[in-house]
Amino acid sequence: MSDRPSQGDAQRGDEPAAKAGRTPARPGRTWPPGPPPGPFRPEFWRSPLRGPWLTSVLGLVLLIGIPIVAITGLVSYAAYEPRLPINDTTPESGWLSFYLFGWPTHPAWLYRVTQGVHVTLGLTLVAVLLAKLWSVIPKLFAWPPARSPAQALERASLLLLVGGAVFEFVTGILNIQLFYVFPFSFYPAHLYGAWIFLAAFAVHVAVKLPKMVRSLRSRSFRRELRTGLDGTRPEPPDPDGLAPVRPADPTISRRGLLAFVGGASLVTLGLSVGQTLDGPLRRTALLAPHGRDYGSGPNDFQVNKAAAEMGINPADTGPGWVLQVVGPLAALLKRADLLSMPLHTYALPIACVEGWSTEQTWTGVRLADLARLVGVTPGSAYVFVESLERGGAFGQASLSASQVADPRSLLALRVNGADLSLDHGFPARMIVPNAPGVHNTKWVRKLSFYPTGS
Ligand SMILES: Nc1nc2c(c(=O)[nH]1)N[C@H]1C(S)=C(S)[C@@H](COP(=O)(O)O)O[C@H]1N2
Ligand SMILES: [Mo]
Repeated sequence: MSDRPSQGDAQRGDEPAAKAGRTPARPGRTWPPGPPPGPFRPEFWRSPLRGPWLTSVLGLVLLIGIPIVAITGLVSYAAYEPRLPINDTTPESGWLSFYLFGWPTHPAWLYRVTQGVHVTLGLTLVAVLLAKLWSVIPKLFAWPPARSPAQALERASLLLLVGGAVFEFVTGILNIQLFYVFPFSFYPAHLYGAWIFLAAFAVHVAVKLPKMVRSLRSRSFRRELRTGLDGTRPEPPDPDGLAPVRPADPTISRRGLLAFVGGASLVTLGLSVGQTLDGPLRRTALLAPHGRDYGSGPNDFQVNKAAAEMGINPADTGPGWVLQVVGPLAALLKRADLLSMPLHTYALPIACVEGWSTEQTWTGVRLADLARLVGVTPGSAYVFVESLERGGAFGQASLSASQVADPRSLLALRVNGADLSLDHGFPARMIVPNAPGVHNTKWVRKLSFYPTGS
């Protein structure tokens, strides 16, 4: 950006001092004192592209996108079947959680879609969010810090809005990258952060909506897309101080900026969406955090945590392995015993909370048949599943009575016609329609049925 006087100055020539709301007093003294130098002065912010129209265009995209990310995110908390013991580890989340309905087993692909949308759309909006924050950055330095109690309150709410947005995006992205650097548990923090962010978001939308509509009408979007660098003019100064009072010459047009932001979003989308697809397009998911070497032959699909990584001792999965089933009666079953029971085959997805998903064809024993074996009527009991892995967040899960009763809920022994690989949960693993991947426990060692309400 150049420092020579630009068109904007010539056209408007308004006094920065007047703009900053200073009352001229005796020469050399002003009261209240003027802003400190640097970013606290409106003249510091010179980009000729900043202004209410640009902020509103970016805001409109977020206004549509963020509610979708929020609802699919809350749905994910509901999908954990939080009313079951073990699953929900959120302390005192009570009415903040989305516990209004029991999570269904139909349609089997629902969680795959909602969580895929949550993660993929969230990633896609990152570029828009950054551009939006850039467009309003002069407001961060508005001077004086508070002109009135009402304005102080408004600024505090913006702190929650920006802080909440950054917190939600950063924790979400770190989590899907399996980069657990934050010193707290992701699961409750992302939920509480979401409510703080959403409350601030709702207030912000209510306050700014009329201004957004007015600003969007102030320029034609189409005309802006046809305007190159030569025709790019600053927006007129606005009371919020988004448009520059001393604009520099443009170095990029508005359409150039929008194309850059939109392009960055599309690239993120294009390199992420593949992890929710099966078939050749899966290879396009270059941003997917998990490696793309999964296994061999029929077991060649995404592995969340490999057996070695989770401390599974291969000796425990050998011929000595027995499944313990406990209800009113009890049973010990070797893998051969399970294979001699009626086997059923269903194509069902694994849909990880981290956004990736894949549909495979599973063969195994119905969970409902195992319930009957120990004297349980399917539909009247939930089940607590434990794996060979000791401790850790993934070694156990509860499944609801309706999940137990669904005929497609399997203790899977085979996948795509072959025995499960060790990494996919050999000797046996859970596969439940429409359940989050994390509840499809691998390396199952024990099933305990408890009457619902107990
Ligand atoms: N015992 C055990 N089961 C587990 C896990 C685990 O770490 N340990 N990971 C879970 C998660 S988070 C997912 S998404 C699925 C992934 O299954 P896959 O690795 O066979 O694709 O397994 C689930 N079952
Ligand atoms: Mo997962």
